[in-house]
Amino acid sequence: MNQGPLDLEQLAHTRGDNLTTIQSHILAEERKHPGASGTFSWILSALTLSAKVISAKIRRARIYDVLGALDSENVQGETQQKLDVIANETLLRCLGSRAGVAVVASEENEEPLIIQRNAEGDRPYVVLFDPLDGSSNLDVCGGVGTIFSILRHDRRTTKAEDSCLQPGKSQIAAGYILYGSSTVFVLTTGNGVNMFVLDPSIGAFLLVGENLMIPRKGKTYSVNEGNRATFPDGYQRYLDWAQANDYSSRYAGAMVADIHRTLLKGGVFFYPPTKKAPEGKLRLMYEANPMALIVEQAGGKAFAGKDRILDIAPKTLHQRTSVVIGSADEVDHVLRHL
Ligand code: AHM
Ligand code: MG
Repeated sequence: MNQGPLDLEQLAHTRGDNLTTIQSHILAEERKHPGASGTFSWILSALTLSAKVISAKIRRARIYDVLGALDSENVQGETQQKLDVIANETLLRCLGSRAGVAVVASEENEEPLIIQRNAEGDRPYVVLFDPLDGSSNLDVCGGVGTIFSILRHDRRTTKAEDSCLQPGKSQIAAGYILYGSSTVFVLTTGNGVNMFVLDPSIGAFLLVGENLMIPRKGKTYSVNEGNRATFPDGYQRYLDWAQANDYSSRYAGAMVADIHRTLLKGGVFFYPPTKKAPEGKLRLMYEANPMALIVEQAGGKAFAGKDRILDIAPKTLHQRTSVVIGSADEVDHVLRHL
C-alpha cells in the first residue's frame, strides 16, 4: 500500500521526540551531572567508533578474506581469529588516544595496558573488554559481539591489574555490541538500559529502546547441552524440570547473541562448571560482570552458582566463572535446583 511521503514532523510528534544518536544521548546524560568533565563521553565515543569500524570489517570479512584462524594463540591458549586481532587492535587504538583512559585490559592480552601511568585529573577510567566474543561463529555468519566494562581507576595502585580487580558492582558503565543482522549497541551507565541500532547509511547509532526491562518470565533456556553429562547435578535436575514443563531451547554459541535474545524475549542463559572448565568457561571481568550489570539494570538477575555475580571479589584479570543470567523468575528456577 502506498502511504505517500513520510511526514517527518508528524513522525517526531507521534514519537514524542526527535531522532536521538548515541552521542547526543550520552551528552544529555552527562548534562544531568553538573560536575562532569566530559571525559566519560570521550570514552564512549571511542567505543562507538570502534564498534563502527569492527562492524564494517565483519560485514566485508568474507570478501576481503579476513575470516579464519591465525597461527597464534591468546592468553587462554585458544587459537585467535584474524578478526579477534583486528577487533582488539581497533579498540586499543581508539581508546588509547582518548583522554580519560588510564588502563585498558582485553581478553586478548595477558596484562592490562597502562595508557597513562600517573593518571590524574582527566584520566580516571579503566576499560575492560572482550573485543570479539563468540568469534568461532564468524565463519558461518553467526552473531558475534564486543563486551565492555568501565571502572574508575584507582590512582593509589601501582600495578595496573590491581586497578582492574574491582567487583562488578563498582562498574560505572557496561555494554555490548552485537554484530548480527543489524549492529546493536546496548548500554547502561547504572541508570537503566538503552538500546541503539547502527544506521550504516549515516554512520550513527540511533536510539531504538529506552529503559529496557527483561520479561519477568520466559520459558526458554540457553545452554550448551552437549556438556550436560558433566554439569553438576543441580543443573541436570533443572534441565529435567524445564523439559517436563515445556521449555524451549535456544543457543547461539555466542554469549552476546544469547544474552541479547534473553534480554528482549525473557528466559535464562547459563554456562555451568563442566569437566573441561571446572570454574565455568566465561570470564568474570569482561564477560560476566558487564552482562550482569546490564541484566540487573533491566530487572533481571545474574548469579554464579549461589553468589550474585556483581558481588564477587575478583582475584585475577582473566578468572573464569559459571553464570546463570536472565529473567528473575527463570534464574530462581535454576537456583532452586542447585
Ligand atoms: P570466546 O570469548 O573465546 O569467544 O568464548 C566465549 C564464548 C561465549 O560467547 C559463548 O557463550 C561460549 O563461549 C560458548 O562456548 P561453548 O562453545 O563451549 O558452548
Ligand atoms: Mg568471549
